[in-house]
Amino acid sequence: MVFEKETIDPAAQEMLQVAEEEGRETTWDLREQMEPQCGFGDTGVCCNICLQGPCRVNPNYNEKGNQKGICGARDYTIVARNLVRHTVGGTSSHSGHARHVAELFREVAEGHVDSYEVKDKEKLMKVADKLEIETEDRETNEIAKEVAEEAIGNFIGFHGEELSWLEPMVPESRYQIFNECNIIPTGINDAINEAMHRTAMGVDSDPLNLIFGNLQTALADFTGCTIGTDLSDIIFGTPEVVESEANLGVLDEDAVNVIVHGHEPVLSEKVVAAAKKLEDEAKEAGAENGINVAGICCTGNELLMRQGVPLATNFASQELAIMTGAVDAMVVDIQCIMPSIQSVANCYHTEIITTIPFSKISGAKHIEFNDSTADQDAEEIVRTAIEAYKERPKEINIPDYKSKLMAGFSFEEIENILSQVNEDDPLSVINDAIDEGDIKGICLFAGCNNTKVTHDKNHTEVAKGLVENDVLCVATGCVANALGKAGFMLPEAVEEYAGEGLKRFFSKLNEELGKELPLIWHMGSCVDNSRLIEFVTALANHKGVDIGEYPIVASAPEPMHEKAVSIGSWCVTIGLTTHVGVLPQITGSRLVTEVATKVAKDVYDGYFILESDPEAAVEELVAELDERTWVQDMKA
Ligand code: CUV
Repeated sequence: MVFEKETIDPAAQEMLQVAEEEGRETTWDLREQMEPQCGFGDTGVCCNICLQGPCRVNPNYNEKGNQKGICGARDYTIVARNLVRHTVGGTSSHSGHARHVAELFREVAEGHVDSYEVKDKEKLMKVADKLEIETEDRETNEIAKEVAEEAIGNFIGFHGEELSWLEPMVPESRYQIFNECNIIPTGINDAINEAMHRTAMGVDSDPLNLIFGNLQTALADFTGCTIGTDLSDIIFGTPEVVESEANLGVLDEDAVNVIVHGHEPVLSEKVVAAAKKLEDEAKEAGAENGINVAGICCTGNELLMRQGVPLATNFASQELAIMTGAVDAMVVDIQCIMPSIQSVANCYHTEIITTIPFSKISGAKHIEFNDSTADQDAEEIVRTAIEAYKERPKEINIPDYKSKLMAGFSFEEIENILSQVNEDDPLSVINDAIDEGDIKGICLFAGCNNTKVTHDKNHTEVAKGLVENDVLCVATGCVANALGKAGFMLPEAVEEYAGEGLKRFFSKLNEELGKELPLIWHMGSCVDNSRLIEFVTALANHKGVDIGEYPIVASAPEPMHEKAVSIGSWCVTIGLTTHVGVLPQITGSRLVTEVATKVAKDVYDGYFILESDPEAAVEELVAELDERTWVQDMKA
């Protein structure tokens, strides 16, 4: 097969062939031109924090070369500082997204915008209860206002007090560990500020202190993710199981194709609504099938989870969607949007539409999106797509590949499913299956694509290995997209890939339910990794153990974004041993690497497994689950 070094996705392979024939440059070409990448940067020992730099130190003490930066900073300081700054980037991304949702929610609660509403009152009550906000005999909007204030307060801080959204999300024993390590943030913004400050020239140079600072920032990130998920559910609805499709074959030759790409549901939900409304205008323009909306990256996941909107593709193959020639507009908001999409779009009729004032691409059309004029803005965007469609050349190349998939596994939906099996004690369905040995534990798949490895290959191979070993898997982000494209999010996949125990688990469950569940459960976007923590906290509390003692692991087989660094950091802090399939830029410091991969276990139970070989990663993840179960059995 051609292009098998680049990708295992057959649709992407076909499109890379088209790209080659048409002489188009893709991210894979750019990667090749970038080789060899700088070894100092790659291992984290390049310091650019002050204007005396760049300083590049040689981490290998036995060899010649500078072992200190001009200020005297050693490898461990430089690596730890760079790590913290990655986490800061991730945290400000997630929390920027969440803050927008929180501000919209406050506007809704105060009655200032009418294009959004409180859609899911039950979730509002649940969140209010979690925050110990009084709900009895109170008007919905009164409760909503208080929840909104609390949300904003978690960003701007409560005058030095601990933020309130974190504690109810984890078992008491875990919060105690955070407390003992002194890493509970006083506010999301505080944490970002302090992390930037402590990593400035001449502030924190103690690698261990820096690492604790990293974890504190990561907990702020986790809190932001949780706020993003909770408030999005309240405004747009908590996901329930839906069926849809994934891969470039979802593009429709006879429709106006609008791709929504980026992260926030605030804009994309409105684009979906506008597309429905303007269906006739599209038909008048000659598009027999009206308007087809499809998603890329986490915007795609948000819309899939709540509306069943199909996924066009994931991160690495975003340019290839445009090269089909069938995309009339690609609407983007924030994060994971390659600047290269504009250069690709220049060769086609595709309109790239940016929507957020601080996230523009030169050459792209900018249609500013405002919460107060959301409906009109979305209509303008969709009309721009219809206009572009009229200019679409005849020749298009839509690869004939797509897979059906099921999604919508919010924690609430999982609870609902389990309570159909055991009404009085829903969580026992999972915990008993673990005790009986049908399942070995749970793995959360999270994260991106990274051109350092073959697109989607690590994702599918680690997943295959784990389900074969009876691990119940859930997924978010671009790995969820990859596993959806590859057919893992279907009931048929159980027969094809699951080990005997996992098969037994599903057949018992399906029998009780009278319907069939997919092998791997799609939990949503990156911020929705918080859903898994809610799930595992409930399971651990039910079992009467801490998360660190519960058989749970995480895997990011192809991480790319700074957000993946922050998610990985909080996963470990919360007690999940976490596999990373692309080496993070920390290996230049033996000390930092040992803390991440070994010492972390003593403090947090979770630690990092840095392993680029999928088979070896599976072995280590399964061994970790076995060890946790074994320790539990010994105690019992
Ligand atoms: Ni937020 S962060 S490439 S879209 S998962 Fe996809 Fe997910 Fe990584 Fe980006």
